[in-house]
Amino acid sequence: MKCKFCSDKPVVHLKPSNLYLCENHFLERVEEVTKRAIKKFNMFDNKDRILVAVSGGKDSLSLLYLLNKLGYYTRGLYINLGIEEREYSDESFEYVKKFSEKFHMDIYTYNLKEEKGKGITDIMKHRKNYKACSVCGIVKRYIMNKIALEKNFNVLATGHNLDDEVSRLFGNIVFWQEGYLLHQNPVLEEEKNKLLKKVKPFCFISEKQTALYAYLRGIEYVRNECPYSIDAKTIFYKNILNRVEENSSGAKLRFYKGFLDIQKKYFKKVHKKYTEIMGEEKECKICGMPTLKEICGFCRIFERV
Ligand code: Q46
Ligand code: ZN
Ligand code: ZN
Repeated sequence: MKCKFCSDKPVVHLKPSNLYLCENHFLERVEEVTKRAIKKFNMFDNKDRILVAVSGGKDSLSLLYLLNKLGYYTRGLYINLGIEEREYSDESFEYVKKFSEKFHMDIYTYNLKEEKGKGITDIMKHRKNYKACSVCGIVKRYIMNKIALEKNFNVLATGHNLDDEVSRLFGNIVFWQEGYLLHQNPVLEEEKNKLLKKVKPFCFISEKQTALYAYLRGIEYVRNECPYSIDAKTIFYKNILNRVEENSSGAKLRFYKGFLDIQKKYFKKVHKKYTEIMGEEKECKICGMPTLKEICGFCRIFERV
């Protein structure tokens, strides 16, 4: 068996397109597909300053590596969320440090517990009714945006891959979360000069591919799952969707691309309904950031704990 494009031995078989690829051609393909997504969705260009949120995982570290390789102005940001169970945050940080040293890339760090007095584990001890991932999501989005504004970046990039996007889409459809479906896109445009543009350049790259990319590029990453992810519905949905993919190769990509094609047409109507229900955005009374309520989600969390 040979690579589709040269005589080298294949390292991977990409089933949907029935491609056997050697190491070099696989790496090239991941980079090409990412470049195409960046262009297709007009994510950024060489004039932009891109802050990449890194967690110590395969997706975000690979993304930082790749964008840097493609010549974009990028810098990583690691948020130490204070997840103390199984020393998860500390372990993740070790991988971020290793990456930074190995590839000579400086990475900003933000320590939630040091800055705000409480990390995710502390918050969860105080508020048993909170869902860890909801709190964590609000905190991460807020801090990323805040640091990017302070350091003069204009685009925020995250390592969400095809599997992340498809499982999120599946969950949103199962419960007909129209508001979320409206906003699920590889690009969210900047709002009112305060919420920066957010992009997901790996939206067409599967989880298996980001893992192989990281491995072949010599990127070491945290393999343990976050202790809170055991409850995460996303994993359950991912398992279902993997079974669908096994039976029908390429299903995930078609599902996601098909959704993006019809999204604008269908959800324009929903957008009107959504703003009618939710009301227009205001400014948070504490921090001044855009919010639908009097006080934004981030400030509310820290007010209560
Ligand atoms: S880190 Fe945070 Fe994830 Fe852990 S608490 Fe949930 S959202 S699972 S990507
Ligand atoms: Zn080849
Ligand atoms: Zn606020």
